[in-house]
Amino acid sequence: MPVRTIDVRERVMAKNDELAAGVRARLREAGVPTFNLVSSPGSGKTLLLERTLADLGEELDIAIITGDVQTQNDADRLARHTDRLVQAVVTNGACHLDARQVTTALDAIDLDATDLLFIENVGNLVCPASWDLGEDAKIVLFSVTEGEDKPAKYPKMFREARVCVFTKMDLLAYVPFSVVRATAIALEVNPELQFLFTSGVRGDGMDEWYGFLRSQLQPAYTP
Ligand SMILES: Nc1nc2c(ncn2[C@@H]2O[C@H](COP(=O)(O)OP(=O)(O)OP(=O)(O)O)[C@@H](O)[C@H]2O)c(=O)[nH]1
Ligand SMILES: [Mg+2]
Repeated sequence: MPVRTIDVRERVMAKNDELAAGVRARLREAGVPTFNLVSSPGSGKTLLLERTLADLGEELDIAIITGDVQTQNDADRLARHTDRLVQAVVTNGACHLDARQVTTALDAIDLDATDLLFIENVGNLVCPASWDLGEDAKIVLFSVTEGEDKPAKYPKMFREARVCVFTKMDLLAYVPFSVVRATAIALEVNPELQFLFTSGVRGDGMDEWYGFLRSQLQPAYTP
């Protein structure tokens, strides 16, 4: 019998890219900078966002879409720091968000009343790297407890990201982790990568993080 191979993955990815282009067009039109936060599980995406909402929530209208495989725990945590609707996408087992989910979530966001949009992706360093959500940039979080070699082991994620936010800098004294080595490995994978060094617990690097976010706002924004 002859064999017919159907490349479902290619078709699915092509459809995703089409939807992501639509998302990007809507966000650009509305002038809303959008960042897709990606990392291993537990690197500190939600804590960074909780702190950002608490510190910048008065100054900026921040919208959030957060993806989780099974719970809405992160959305509940984030909702404590904002009056805005936090969009929880439960992927039911899928290891990443896709552009269709973001398209649906955007329908419930008043983009004219939004200065900044964060998407917290499902925690892992593999699948989210391949899925365009229509964001301006992926931001990869890299905790000092993860081991310096992660960019070499998961190069696509670090190649796709524009910014690498080191997290848990407060734990640096307790783990064998060289920031110099880790940044060198990351730069081998992506020479354009920018770095920030933070602790969501102690507050290190938050001013630099907020400075980066403010630098991304559209010119129409005035504090
Ligand atoms: N010491 C320390 N702990 C942190 C820091 N950031 C996050 N944590 C802790 O690490 C754990 C995981 O943080 P989360 O913010 O839930 O991580 P996440 O990346 O959102 O996790 P997933 O959504 O499951 O992928 C929590 O117990 C946080 O309190 C940090 O900068 N320093
Ligand atoms: Mg989280």
